[in-house]
Amino acid sequence: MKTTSRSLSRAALASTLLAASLGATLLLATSAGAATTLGASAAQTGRYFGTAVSAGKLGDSTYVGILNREFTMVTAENEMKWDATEPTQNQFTYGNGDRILNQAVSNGQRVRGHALLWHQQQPGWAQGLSGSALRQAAINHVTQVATHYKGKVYSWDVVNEAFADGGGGGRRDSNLQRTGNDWIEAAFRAARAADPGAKLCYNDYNTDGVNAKSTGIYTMVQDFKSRGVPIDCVGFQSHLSNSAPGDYQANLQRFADLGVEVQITELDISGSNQAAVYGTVTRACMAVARCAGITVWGIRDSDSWRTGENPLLFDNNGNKKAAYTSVLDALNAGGSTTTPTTPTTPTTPTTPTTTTTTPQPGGCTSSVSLNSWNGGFVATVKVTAGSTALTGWTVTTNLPSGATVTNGWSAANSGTSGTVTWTNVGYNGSVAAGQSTEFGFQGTGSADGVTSSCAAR
Ligand code: 9MR
Repeated sequence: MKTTSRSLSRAALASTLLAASLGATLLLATSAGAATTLGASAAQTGRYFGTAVSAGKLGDSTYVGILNREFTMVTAENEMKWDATEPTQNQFTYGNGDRILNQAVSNGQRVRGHALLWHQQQPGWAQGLSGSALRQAAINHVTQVATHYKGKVYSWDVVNEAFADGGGGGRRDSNLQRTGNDWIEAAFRAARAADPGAKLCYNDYNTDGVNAKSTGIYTMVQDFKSRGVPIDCVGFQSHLSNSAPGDYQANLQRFADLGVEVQITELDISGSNQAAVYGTVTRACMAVARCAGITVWGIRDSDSWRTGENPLLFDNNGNKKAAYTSVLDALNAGGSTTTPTTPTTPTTPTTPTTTTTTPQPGGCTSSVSLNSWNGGFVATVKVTAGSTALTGWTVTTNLPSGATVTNGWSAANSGTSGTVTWTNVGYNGSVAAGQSTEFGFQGTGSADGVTSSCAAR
């Protein structure tokens, strides 16, 4: 009995110790999962967290310090617009746009191109054109600028703010609109031809809930999708005042259900409910599988175009505000990784499967690791340089029928099902001989049996 009781108490002690050590492990794992920057938190669910950047502030060390610590996506606030890039017809100036892009790339950030065509910030010469001369100039602008940044931007706001405010849901009158209602699709086709790797977005404001304007855009996207006009994403600027529409998430979701990525592109929020509303908006994005990320329109309150409204996440001195914590907590709470339209009950994840391509001398190889569940998967693709360094690469994945890509990171894709090509983004095209880089994507359906091949470019 004595022996038994001693052995029981030993067992009890052992299990107490085990529980204690498990508890400690669990605690460690929990805190390791709670990332401490916006970019790292968003990355936990494959999303980005971005900001608008102004070239004139790149010498400000507080500004750059926050930029490089917190953000994984960058939008040029003004430097890639028409007046900045083509001040004289057919003479292109990329100095400040390139500065922003290069500073982003050298810090491992990606770039949203903003904006190819817009009724505002047109150079004077374009404002003076009309009809076919303007149409031609506009398409040339799209082609030239998208070609200059080919392979370097994650997405382009191809057309910005082309819909009218008010209850009509129609197009805004502008010199571009007067060249013909098809100007938007012509711009998207030109952008696709110039840079097949960039996601092409339509971007607008006051479209953050279900209303006449957002429905007008919804109808356009639906029409583009049905006719094969290339469009990949819709940007919701989300310049908000103290509240978000109650149907904010539902609005994002209805666009996502059309098969486009949704992005929150210029978020800033004024008012006393600021912190809470930032949380609401962030949770809405996290709940929509095709919401790829959030961009705030500036870093510190003093950087905002909304002078005196203090609508951003950092105060004038660069300190984190309550709104920052609200966003970080919402990002760390996690979010949707599959589309709500497919079964989301995960089964036991399958053992990761890996397929590797045959090495090509001087080229590259790729391998795909798959983590699958019932109705969805995440694929991680490793790109390895051969005996010579790569300066760019393209991976072709062949997905089995029924598999559809819903979201990708660190590569630009063309197509979402069947044969999908993935092109490096600005910061991961260069791979030293024998070294590797990774990109990934998630999707619905089953990707079992996916194959891949890699080519240098
Ligand atoms: O923040 C930009 C500001 O510096 C410019 O003066 C202004 C010019 O129109 O554009 C601001 O950014 C706008 C963005 O490009 C498109 N959506 C609305 C933004 C705020 O006006």
